[in-house]
Amino acid sequence: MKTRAAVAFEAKKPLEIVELDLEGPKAFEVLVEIMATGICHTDAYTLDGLDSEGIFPSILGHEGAGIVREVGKGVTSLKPGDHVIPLYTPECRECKSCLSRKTNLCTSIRSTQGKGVMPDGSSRFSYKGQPVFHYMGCSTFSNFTVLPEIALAKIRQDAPFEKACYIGCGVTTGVGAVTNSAKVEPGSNVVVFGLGGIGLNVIQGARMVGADKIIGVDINNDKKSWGERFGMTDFVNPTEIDGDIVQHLVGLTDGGADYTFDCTGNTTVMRQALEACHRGWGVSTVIGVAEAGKEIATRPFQLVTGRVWQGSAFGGARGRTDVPKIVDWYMDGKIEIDPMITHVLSLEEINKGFDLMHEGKSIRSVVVF
Ligand code: NAD
Ligand code: AHE
Ligand code: ZN
Repeated sequence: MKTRAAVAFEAKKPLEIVELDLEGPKAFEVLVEIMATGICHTDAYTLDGLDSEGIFPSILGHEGAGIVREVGKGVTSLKPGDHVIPLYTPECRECKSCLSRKTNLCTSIRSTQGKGVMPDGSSRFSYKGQPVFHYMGCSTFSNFTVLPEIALAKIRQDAPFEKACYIGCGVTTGVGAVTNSAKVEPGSNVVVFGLGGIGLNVIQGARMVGADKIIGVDINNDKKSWGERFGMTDFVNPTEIDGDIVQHLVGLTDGGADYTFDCTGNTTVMRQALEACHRGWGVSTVIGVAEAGKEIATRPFQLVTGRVWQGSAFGGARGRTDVPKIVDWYMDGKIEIDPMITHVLSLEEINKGFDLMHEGKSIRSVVVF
């Protein structure tokens, strides 16, 4: 079949809207019509050539929602008409990682996913007879895409696609980092670095679990009112304070935060986030994705004295199990999504979504097909 898609032909070049050929689903695969997709900073990072796994030409996008149109042989958990959210972190429930119960990082198809192909080693997309690569196993910047059955969460039919798509990455990543990865307790002091599409979801997750102080840190003053809208109690712009940001935050939190989160991808900020934690127990969670070649550093003394440095991918969520529950949280009003979707675009306008992100003018842009 044919599908309209925004293709990344080369790094650092705008996406091009073209008609691609798409092969139907093979065994244990599913054809999905994508109804809406968010644009996450990770898509921009890969397009900018900063991802060590980035390959071109490819169809980016990993924050979608859509409808099952066809299932391949052997598919038992989904049928045409089901509403689904694609999962860049699948949940096979059979691999060593899934069975360990210690991680959400299912490993059953991770190696082929990182190479831009389906589990059988081939791409379903082609353009003028040449393969075009999948991205993060999702490729939601295409109107139709093919995914493994284990990489789809079935969701309720009454959730609006243009809102539910954000649960495919940003919402789950931010809220889940608080509830699953850091396990923030009521009354905690929390510091969130970077108040974008992820950081604001960390803030609303912290509010949901009953955190006390929720301090937002961002170099863009426009983010102050955004943070307050979702539960932030204090805002700090590190470029506007006297002295060191770490000492400033330690002062605001009576000796250091119980929990900090990096939502910037900047390795200097990651260090600040660790060092702003309370001696003896503070936990810093890295969510931001750093560009290829970057490394983090701190004095080991920071860890010897009881601070913990950890990371979180997809908010520690097991997608097929947890994503339908997060959709329920949204539908029941436990978490907010609507105000964070600042721009709704057509596929033809997708490059504008990247521009708005780089200019700091959007929280989430969503493309509706
Ligand atoms: P975004 O562009 O919407 O937000 C980033 C925010 O960080 C902006 O508000 C920006 O002003 C702020 N910022 C930049 N530099 C800063 C600095 N030095 N100090 C303080 N604030 C600073 O991006 P996003 O979509 O929210 O994504 C944030 C990060 O999370 C990206 O690195 C993205 O790749 C990553 N991410 C990780 C996961 C995961 O599973 N671990 C999932 C999604 C996104
Ligand atoms: N490809 C990069 C790694 C990128 C990365 O860390 N991705 C996050 C999700 S970001 C979503 O917006 C993730 O889930 N990581 C776990 C995994 O298995 O990729 C690189 O450095 O090569
Ligand atoms: Zn993302």
